[in-house]
Amino acid sequence: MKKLILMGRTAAGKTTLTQALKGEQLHYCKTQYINYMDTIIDTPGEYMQVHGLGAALALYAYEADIVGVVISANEPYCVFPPNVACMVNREVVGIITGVDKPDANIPLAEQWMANIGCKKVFHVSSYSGEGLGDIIAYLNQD
Ligand SMILES: Nc1nc2c(ncn2[C@@H]2O[C@H](COP(=O)(O)OP(=O)(O)OP(=O)(O)O)[C@@H](O)[C@H]2O)c(=O)[nH]1
Ligand SMILES: [Mg+2]
Repeated sequence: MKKLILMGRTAAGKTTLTQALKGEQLHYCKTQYINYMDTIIDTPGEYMQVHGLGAALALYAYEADIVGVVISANEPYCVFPPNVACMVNREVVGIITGVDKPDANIPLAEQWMANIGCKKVFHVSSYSGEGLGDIIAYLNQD
């Protein structure tokens, strides 16, 4: 299985997605540090949002095979700059979380993913389980 690192703003749904992908019971747990030992590397949203910490994410990307850019379907703005995918020499995929949310705006999130440079984009709900199998199948591909 390929190793996936998740990046995105606070409350984008990275930890909940990690729990759902691992088949764990969903429970809120604020991410305080980068855990790079697991197959899925979860990161704190502050690393994406605080300018001085962004470089750490670029470095940690080298610990993974695939970088997952996580954007919740109801986010009001995008924290990723355009074309940022070229900052890492790993494949960058988009993961739109919370597609079950009543105020989800999936076309807007898709537009942000395209601006970032994500060619492959997954649509998931960690609550309903929608799309989780697609990510797992992708990580299991040769
Ligand atoms: N409806 C819905 N809510 C979700 C989903 N995923 C996450 N949430 C909720 O969004 C909130 C934040 O989720 P987290 O997974 O903790 O967010 P995070 O990206 O890990 O945030 P940081 O650890 O602060 O970086 C929680 O209350 C989750 O229950 C989803 O697929 N659907
Ligand atoms: Mg978290």
